Amino acid sequence: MNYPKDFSLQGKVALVTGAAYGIGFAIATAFAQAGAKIAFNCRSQKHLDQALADYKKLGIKATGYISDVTDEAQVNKLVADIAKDLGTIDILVNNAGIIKRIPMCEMKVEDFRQVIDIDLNAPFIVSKAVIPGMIKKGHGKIINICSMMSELGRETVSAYAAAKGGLKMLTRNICSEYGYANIQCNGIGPGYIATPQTAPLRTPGNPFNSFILAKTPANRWGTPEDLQGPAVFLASDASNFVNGHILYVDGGILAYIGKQP
Ligand code: NAP
Ligand code: GCO
Repeated sequence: MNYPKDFSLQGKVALVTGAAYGIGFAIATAFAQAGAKIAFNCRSQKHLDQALADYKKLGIKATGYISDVTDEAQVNKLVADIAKDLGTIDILVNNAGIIKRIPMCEMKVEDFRQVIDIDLNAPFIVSKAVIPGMIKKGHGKIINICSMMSELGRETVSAYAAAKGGLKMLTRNICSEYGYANIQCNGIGPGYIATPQTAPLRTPGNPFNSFILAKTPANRWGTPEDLQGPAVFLASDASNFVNGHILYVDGGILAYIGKQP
């Protein structure tokens, strides 16, 4: 191994979807620190403007685009614009995602469909748009942000668990279909991470908070920064023979029965 060069992303073009804040922002920041040129997208101009200012505060020149990952025409334009502005994408992180916490029998079909659309259909749409350029370049890295719910269920998250379970298998299928082209497709399965998406679960006195701490050997919520090293590893040449793997970054939740009350 050529250390640390194999862990460098110098000269690479990375697209992190939904990286205006939260996990995506942390991963894009780490990629920039490892030398990559960063592109990100989101749907809201307000989020985009705030994100550009936040990246700049960290000394990072990120390029942001308003683009809805569920819209194939917008995604194809996004990929073409990035190719014009920065170059052909070498690294794709399918990070954009939502959750709706509603008991299944009370959930409207359109709510279920929206979660599947953003969390599962969109990684298909974006990967389909990016893979041809990776094949031409002779290499590529795709990282799908999965979840504990790629392996486990819980009340009120039926759509999200179905999407993230599907995303695990989409990851394995992209690995299977495009490994010949030197494209590695892996997943990162974050545990419970303190971001806006989980803010409702972390309100003071919320019993879910103590529940998660009891289920986590590390006895703490994860931070977006906990995902940075694993993401750089999977985006770098150091992982060129790692393919179809879901790397769980969960503080040990999946290995642990939970602290005795
Ligand atoms: P978050 O704080 O809610 O951020 C989600 C990001 O996705 C935002 O930038 C949002 O920006 C963007 N987005 C949502 N829908 C979009 C769409 N249709 N097109 C483009 N951008 C879109 O979420 P997070 O906690 O950072 O989670 C990021 C990813 O990690 C998600 O896939 C989530 O399922 C997964 N994850 C999270 C946790 C956790 O504990 N937080 C754990 C495991 C997995 P706009 O709203 O402006 O579009
Ligand atoms: C929930 C949480 C989880 C986390 C994450 C865990 O409501 O249970 O939002 O789904 O977001 O996906 O890995």
